Amino acid sequence: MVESHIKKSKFLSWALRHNPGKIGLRLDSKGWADVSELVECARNQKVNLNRSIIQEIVETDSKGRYELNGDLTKIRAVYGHSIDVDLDLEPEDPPRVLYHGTATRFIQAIFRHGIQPGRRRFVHLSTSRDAAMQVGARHGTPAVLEIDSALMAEDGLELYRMSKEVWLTRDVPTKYVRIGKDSY
Ligand code: HQG
Repeated sequence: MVESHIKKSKFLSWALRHNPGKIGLRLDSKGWADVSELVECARNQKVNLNRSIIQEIVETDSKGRYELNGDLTKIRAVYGHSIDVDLDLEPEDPPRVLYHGTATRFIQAIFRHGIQPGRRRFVHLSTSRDAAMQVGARHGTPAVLEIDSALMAEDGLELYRMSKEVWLTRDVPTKYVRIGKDSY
């Protein structure tokens, strides 16, 4: 993605996951915004978006961050929300292991309290160690935790697949978390 598209994608994440109200953007209870209203709100913030730019960002996003509805009139963030939206989540059988990328300075607290969603609605897990490493690096020196997702599911905890790379769950109690080899 070209540099300006990255900036625009960050704007989309900021607006659709966390701050629609700050730019006067209305989301419905499931997190959908009207594309035309989003373009208008973006313009007021000096962010140049139009339908085709939005469509290109959605289609080329490497993590599947956004989705458009069938007739391309509405858009929402697929995951990552701090605002309360109903994503119609259906639990699925997870892979045996998922990964959580974090920073080394959080590890002690995680082993005390489990992995908590913080200001987001859900804990975010990755399907690969490499992806988790990138998630962790956003916070400092990265570390990757291995999650026994098969056991979580067996114990009745729900996991939701949001894209090819990202799974969500409410929180991860310590018993399912371990430091794998090559974690730092
Ligand atoms: C940590 C981005 C102390 C947690 C990413 C993380 C992801 C604890 C930080 C998605 C803790 C929260 C989400 C505890 C968890 N004590 N710290 N008990 N439990 N933490 O940004 O997972 O690229 O809210 O480890 O790539 O980093 O924007 O979550 O370090 O997929 O699409 O608290 O957002 O996606 O940080 O990131 P965040 P995250 P995009």
